[in-house]
Amino acid sequence: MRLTRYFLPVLKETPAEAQIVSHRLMLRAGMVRQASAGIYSWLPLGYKVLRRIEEIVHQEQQRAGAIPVLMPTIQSADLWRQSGRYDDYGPEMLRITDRHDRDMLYGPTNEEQITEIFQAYCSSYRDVPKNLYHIQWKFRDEVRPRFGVMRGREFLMKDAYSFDLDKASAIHSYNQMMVSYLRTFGRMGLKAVPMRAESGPIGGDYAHEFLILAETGETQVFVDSELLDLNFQDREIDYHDQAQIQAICDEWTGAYARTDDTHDQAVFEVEVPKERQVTARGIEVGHIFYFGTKYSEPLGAMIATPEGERVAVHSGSYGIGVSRLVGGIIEASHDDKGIIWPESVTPFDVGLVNLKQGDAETDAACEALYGQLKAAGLDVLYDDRDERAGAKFATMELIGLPWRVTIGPRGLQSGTAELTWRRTGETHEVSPEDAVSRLAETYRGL
Ligand code: P5A
Repeated sequence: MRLTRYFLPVLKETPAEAQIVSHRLMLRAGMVRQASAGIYSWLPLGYKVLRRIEEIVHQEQQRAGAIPVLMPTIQSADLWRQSGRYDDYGPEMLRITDRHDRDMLYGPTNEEQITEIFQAYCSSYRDVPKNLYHIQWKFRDEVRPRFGVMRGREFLMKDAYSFDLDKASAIHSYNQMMVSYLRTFGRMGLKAVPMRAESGPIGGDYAHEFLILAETGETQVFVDSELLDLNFQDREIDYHDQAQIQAICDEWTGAYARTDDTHDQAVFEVEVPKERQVTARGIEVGHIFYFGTKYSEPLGAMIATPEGERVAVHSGSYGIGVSRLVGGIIEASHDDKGIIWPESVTPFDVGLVNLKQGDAETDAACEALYGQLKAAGLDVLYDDRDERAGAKFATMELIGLPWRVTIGPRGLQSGTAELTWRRTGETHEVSPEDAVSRLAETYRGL
């Protein structure tokens, strides 16, 4: 993409209304535009990142056995009356009346709707286990929408729902989602840790939040310092191997604890010596729940056991804040110049900077490299504006592309370009061919 043809409305000024760094950077980098309180339009650069995050979530959900569907955003109030949540949910629910005076709502979550679908088609132990998920917009009329997309009113969520014959098998489904979350967040360059949590309006008695550790997090937490280095990458996972899945969950859930609000003390799932407890702050990017028969009973989702008995199906629901993750990743990965995207979610793989736009030789070299990078399968943002070098670098640094290739008359004399790594500023002089092959190698398999 040529920058002169793109739509990248970067701001020079720091917007006054933005309180946290990710919100400031998203506005400055032209990623989103507020439409009204807590409601945002996704501009091209932001939308690209959102789509990449969605794609990773899709892949990891399906790898774990979840099946994609798409349910509507607008739901009928009657379903929610059956579960009893229409009244319970309170003012956070956006209630709508249609022209026939029927009560509708903009879904804040989909437990009722998916349970209705399940009960319509499934009636036997042979129909389970099943896990259905979608990535769909939600609306919650938050009292204080703030921090940009981190706490929006309209936001994009991945929500999965599992159906099992009994509690033991439902916990396996729950554990599968926990492991898939570790993989999902790991692929985005995040360290997200599961922590025992309250179940709130979703219900049930077993829940974990996934928190990414960042200074601006809303939740204060304690972490077992010994386990901070626990790493998940490069592990072969067999989602059907119940023992392996359980073992991974046990390993991870022991390490983190929330602050006890009343005593300001750590409550770990397992004993952790005081000297190993360090405090940190966390941003909730996922939340998983086991709630048994809370929705299946009132909505009549019954299945026959092998013995012919009819029982209510055991369920859980599993959320990821897809749009929140865009802000969360920035919170976890930025410097004073701007965003630093992990390669897995970056809006463009590489930025190409022409230091002397209008100079025939430099332009020709840039055009040639632009073509080669694209031919190697890379997504390139070519800054072909007639601007000073400083301004071009500042834009690249602000929008956070992991790699930059710079071409100018001086380098061209010796046949080189500069390849710069955004994270450290480390620069290498390489031939254009080397730049292409190094970048292609870096992005292979991502
Ligand atoms: C789980 C899936 C649920 O709603 N029902 C379906 C369950 N859980 S949750 O914790 O309430 O939300 C799941 C994740 O959505 C993100 N999230 C938000 N993101 C942006 N703005 C908001 N106002 C907002 N509210 C929730 C969080 O990441 C949360 O973990």
